[in-house]
Amino acid sequence: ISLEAAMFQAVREGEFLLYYQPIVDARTRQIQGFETLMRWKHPALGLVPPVRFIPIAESNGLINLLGAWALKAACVQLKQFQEVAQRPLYMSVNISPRQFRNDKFLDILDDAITFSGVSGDNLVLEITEGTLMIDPVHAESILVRMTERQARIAIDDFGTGYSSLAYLKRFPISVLKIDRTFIKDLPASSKDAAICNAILDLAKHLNLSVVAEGVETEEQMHFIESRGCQYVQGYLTGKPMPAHAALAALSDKT
Ligand code: G
Ligand code: G
Ligand code: MN
Ligand code: NA
Repeated sequence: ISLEAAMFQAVREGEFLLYYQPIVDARTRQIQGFETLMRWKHPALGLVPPVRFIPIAESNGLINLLGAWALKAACVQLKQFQEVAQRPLYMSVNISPRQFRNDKFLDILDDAITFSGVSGDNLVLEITEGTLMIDPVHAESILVRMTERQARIAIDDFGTGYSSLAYLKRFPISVLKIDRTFIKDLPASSKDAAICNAILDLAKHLNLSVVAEGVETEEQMHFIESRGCQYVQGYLTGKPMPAHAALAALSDKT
């Protein structure tokens, strides 16, 4: 049986689940929100990583079903996180190119917000530069309608796609996520340092928030924080974890 056939069965069997990775304030290290990261717990293969199943789901369309489920489940989970922490945490959810282009996406978003009772401004939708560039005119109208729901838009893997900076002027974007390839060799790499400094400077002048991804060491944390990066996501401050562990992390250091 192919991985693809196994995936359809897995949806029926409820084998997909969500992990949550903390996004923290770089200075205080307080958790501000989480990124939802999908996992597949296969009875025989164990935990199948998203790099193996997301591309298949993207090509056969299953991502629309999986993504709708993930968005709704993440919103429901966010509501519980907020109730436990007693503060307005947010949830950041990846939206693939195919989900973004799906005519039903805005209905799916509205349904997730209404069903869970979270407010739209506690949601961040992560898209890549590639998603925007497929059809910028269509993308602009979808983004505007997303922001009408108060959801914020983050550019994931910022700086790694084929795109022009012009879209930062044109589209209603709130957050840049610095790709971890630019963080990994900090602080030694002067090229990566220059790239991170340039992104932070650009973001400051465009009034955008920045999340540094893949921060694994105190040295990287120190570099990024001293350059004015406000938010961090990485193994240093929390790996992707199941909801019960995320709840424990919230009660730990709120
Ligand atoms: O931990 P990590 O291996 O969790 O995730 C790898 C990649 O898989 C992420 O960068 C992201 O692009 C993709 N991914 C993970 N979860 C989701 C999800 O819920 N929806 C979509 N569309 N992509 C996801
Ligand atoms: O959506 P995106 O491609 O940005 O997904 C984030 C990916 O980065 C996920 O696969 C997640 O597991 C991974 N990740 C998060 N923090 C770290 C980190 O500190 N180091 C490494 N190597 N990967 C990380
Ligand atoms: Mn992401
Ligand atoms: Na990323």
